[in-house]
Amino acid sequence: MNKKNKNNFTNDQLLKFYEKMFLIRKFEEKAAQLYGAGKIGGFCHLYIGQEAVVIGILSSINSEDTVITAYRDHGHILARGVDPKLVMAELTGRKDGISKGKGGSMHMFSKANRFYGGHGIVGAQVPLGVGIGFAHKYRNEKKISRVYLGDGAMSNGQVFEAFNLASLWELPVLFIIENNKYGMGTSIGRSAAGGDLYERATVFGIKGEKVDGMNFFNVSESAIRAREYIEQNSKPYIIEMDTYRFRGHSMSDPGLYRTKDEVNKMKEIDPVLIMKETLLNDYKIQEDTIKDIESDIKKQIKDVEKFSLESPLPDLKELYTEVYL
Ligand SMILES: Cc1ncc(C[n+]2csc(CCOP(=O)(O)OP(=O)(O)O)c2C)c(N)n1
Ligand SMILES: [Mg+2]
Repeated sequence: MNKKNKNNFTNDQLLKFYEKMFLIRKFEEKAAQLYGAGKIGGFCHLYIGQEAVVIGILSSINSEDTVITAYRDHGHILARGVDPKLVMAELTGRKDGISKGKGGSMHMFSKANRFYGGHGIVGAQVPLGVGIGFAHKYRNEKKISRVYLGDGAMSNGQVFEAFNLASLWELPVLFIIENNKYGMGTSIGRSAAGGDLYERATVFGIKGEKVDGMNFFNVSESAIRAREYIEQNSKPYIIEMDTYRFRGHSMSDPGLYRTKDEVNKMKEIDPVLIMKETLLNDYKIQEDTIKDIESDIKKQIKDVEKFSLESPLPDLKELYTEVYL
């Protein structure tokens, strides 16, 4: 029964991780619906298909550890424990949004929850995340900076400068490549030369590995191994997650760059379903227990929607605060 549970999580802990994955899935489906209804404007990049990555990594994180990512960030801020109501209200551009309704989909931020964004410039979060790692080391904090980046970002120059300094200064940074095989409509095969993406960091002396990012258990094992490596060696580490996004790059994506067959094939290894099946079959968790969790989340999402539509728009004077003029 515990064959796959090498990390010694209790069933209750595993159910909490499943609950978070299911929350992200349902939150994103609701965001897509609200976008279609014209309630959300601007860019909106959904995380559907990649949930095992963020929750597998979460299983290795202390609450004091820091996280930074790019614009596909809703799942990341939810994983960090920010109230889904405040995240959805950010998407609908309301006063109660986590960035006061002024940041939108790409600019979620919560210093209280150690989540440092939400960044729209491809790759720009990577040197920032290394800077956060530098701060942890400089202040003698026992924290690790988790820095997420896409396969597309892995061909961005500043990323290599950041790898160099992270390794040279022996910073406590875990780089996590979410290789979902596409940067907008460009497949990885058309944009990246050479072998696996994580190997690009090994030339700077950063150790790493590639992992099945569709399976929570595999991600979690690798994340815990990475944390131990960073803590014991005071050096950065990199994990490449083999993952996939089921929806378009953002909301206006005709999807002409891949076939429906390809997407359907990947849906056979849907990370939320894999987690659920593992809990049912390997951990012998009762189906009713899982159903109860799912129906609670569905109810919660209804409240989230209501809140995000009833929250007022930001005051006009907010146009002049917290912005460069
Ligand atoms: C510096 C920069 N160049 C180009 C863009 C336009 N752009 C937005 S998303 C994107 C693709 C990035 O793909 P990837 O890093 O794989 O992340 P994913 O969208 O798959 O999560 C590009 C090129 C940008 N935002 N910033
Ligand atoms: Mg990508």
